[in-house]
Amino acid sequence: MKRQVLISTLIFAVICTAPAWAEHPADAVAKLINNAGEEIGEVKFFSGPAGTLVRLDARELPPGPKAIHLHAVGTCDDHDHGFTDSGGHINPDDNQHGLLNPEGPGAGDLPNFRVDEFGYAWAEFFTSLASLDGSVGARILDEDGAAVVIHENPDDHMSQPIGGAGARIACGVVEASD
Ligand SMILES: [Cu+2]
Repeated sequence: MKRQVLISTLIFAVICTAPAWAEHPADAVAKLINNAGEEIGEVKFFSGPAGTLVRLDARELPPGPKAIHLHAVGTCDDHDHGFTDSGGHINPDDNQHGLLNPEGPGAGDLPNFRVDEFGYAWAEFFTSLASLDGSVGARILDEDGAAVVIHENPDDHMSQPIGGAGARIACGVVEASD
């Protein structure tokens, strides 16, 4: 009996002290939809002292490397017209596009990510080029908001205007958390 109590106490202690990955509350979230208007995941935004952490969690995407950018207008209503209403990339300084471009980058430029063979993608990006409130770099949540857009191809980080990334296949309006 005593031994049983000891064992259960030990198990309890192990469970309570086991390191767990604690999810930090997001400062903004963008629900992603595809060209059919179906929800396929989300992008979370976390404001840090040196910039913005962007976390992507999406499914039902075509496999392979993809570009992801912050676009200047917060609308994804035109899913059946290729999300063009979300405008160009956030780029208040009118720089050229591309993280590797000597005349760049635009504030909405981000690294590429890869969709696995099951259509699933999880990735984190960090940018010091933009922040939700404009405290670091360009302001994401300005008067007309912003959208996260995933393109069909990867970004070559150089060519104009979007690094050869092709059609817009997913979009999410960035919305501040309560
Ligand atoms: Cu883009």
